[in-house]
Amino acid sequence: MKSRLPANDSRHRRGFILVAVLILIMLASMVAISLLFRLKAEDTAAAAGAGAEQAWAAAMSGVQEAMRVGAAAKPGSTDWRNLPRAFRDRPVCDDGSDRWFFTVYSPPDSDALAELRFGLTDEAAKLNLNAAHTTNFTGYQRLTVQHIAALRDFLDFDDFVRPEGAEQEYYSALPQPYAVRNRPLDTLEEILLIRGFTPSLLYGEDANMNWRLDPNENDGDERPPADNNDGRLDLGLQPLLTVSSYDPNLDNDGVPRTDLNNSADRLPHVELPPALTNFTAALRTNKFQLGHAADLLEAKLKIKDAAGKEVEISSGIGKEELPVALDLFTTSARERTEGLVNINTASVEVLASVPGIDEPLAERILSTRRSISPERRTTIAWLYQEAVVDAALFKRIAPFLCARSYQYSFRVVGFGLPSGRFRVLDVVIDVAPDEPVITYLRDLTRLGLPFKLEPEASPAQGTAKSGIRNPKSEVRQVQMKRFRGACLGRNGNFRCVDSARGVRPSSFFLLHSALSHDA
Ligand SMILES: [Ca+2]
Ligand SMILES: [Ca+2]
Ligand SMILES: [Ca+2]
Ligand SMILES: [Ca+2]
Repeated sequence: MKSRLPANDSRHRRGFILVAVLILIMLASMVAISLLFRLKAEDTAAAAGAGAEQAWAAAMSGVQEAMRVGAAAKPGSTDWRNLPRAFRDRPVCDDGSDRWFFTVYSPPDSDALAELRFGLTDEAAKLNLNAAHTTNFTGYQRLTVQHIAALRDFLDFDDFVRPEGAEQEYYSALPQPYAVRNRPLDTLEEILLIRGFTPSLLYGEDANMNWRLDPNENDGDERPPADNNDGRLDLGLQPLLTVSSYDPNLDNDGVPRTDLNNSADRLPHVELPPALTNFTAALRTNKFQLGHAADLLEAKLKIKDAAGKEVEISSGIGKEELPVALDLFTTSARERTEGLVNINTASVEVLASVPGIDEPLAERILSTRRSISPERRTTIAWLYQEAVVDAALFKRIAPFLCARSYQYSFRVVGFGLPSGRFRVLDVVIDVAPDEPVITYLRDLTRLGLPFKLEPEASPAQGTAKSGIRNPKSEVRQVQMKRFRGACLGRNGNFRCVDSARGVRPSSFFLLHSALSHDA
């Protein structure tokens, strides 16, 4: 029996199919649109992430440049303290949407508080808290007797509480107790763990750590931080203290020095005054030990000659020979000396805290060093040559002093224009090893931009595009290596690098190789 659908029914069914197809098309379109949105969002997120990473890579290029300049610095030179052509608005690459730059900067000199320096800061220009001889904070008026006692107790190896000091008992009684260090500090910020040391003592009025006087840092108590509203930015203890400085026991050519106290150590293969050769031989035969190479200055020695008669011999080291003697000789087998203060870079405050140096002498050192050439400043001999001190005082203060820099601190901002993305890093490098290392790295991006981003047009455009094959992929490569790298996380944003090993910067060479070295 044949059944026939009524015409009405057939139309109904066709209508139904049409609606179903329309709904399907609509659903498919919605899926497609949502996918598109999602892709777009992912793209935006990726672009933002890539921007932050690019900024990081640009900043690391600045670190690399600081290492190059620091490692190339000659003893006695101080050009690196302010070198805008190497450190200001240096172009790194152009990725098609942004041009990337870095700027390396340091706090201004105390007599020029308005502006930043585009250069490095010598860690040997500060007092090293970890150096055994750093016990004298006479120049640091903001430190009380209690501060100094607590500081020494925190660092010394014993648990004996000195008068006005604080050992474990004090730190155990805190709401959040922690262990007293009883050994050297790894980073300067650890000073904040010591009783009485507050952020305002360490950072002064510079609450956002940009080394510039912001409105809220010069309005008294109106807005935090508290400040004295005197139109000058107090930077606290930070510019005066370090835990990083050391001087390798090498001469200015990088050759290990001859140890006068070690008979097995041969005299250097250079022409020495005959008197010095005799003097050294006499020292060694008679087993005389010197405390420092400076003890050779105008030195005399009474010995018995072959006939048993007492004779006086002279070292032959006077004013003119002193620089060579200081450069070539040592009295210690140690590979490095911690915390020597650089007389070519240290401030009056720091110099006046070196044992044997008072404020008037520190002022004389500063005024004299301005008038002599970098060639004259390659060793500390100029203090005696320029009659800043006499021979006796020179010998007394020489063991605490040096005339060169190996560890540098600075901040670097990596940034892209026109997007304005940026990263700010706080860095300490050590250029004493054959391959310079980063010994401290901290991301300060969250504290904001240190200054307006407006590179001068001329240097940026000339070199930004030259010599870069594929900037984007190079930056990515740097980033990937960074995550494999050895920056150890500590306290959230706090990136501290093991100062004993440091981080080899080879991972950043790729990006850096794109820089032009016309500077
Ligand atoms: Ca202790
Ligand atoms: Ca500030
Ligand atoms: Ca204020
Ligand atoms: Ca002030």
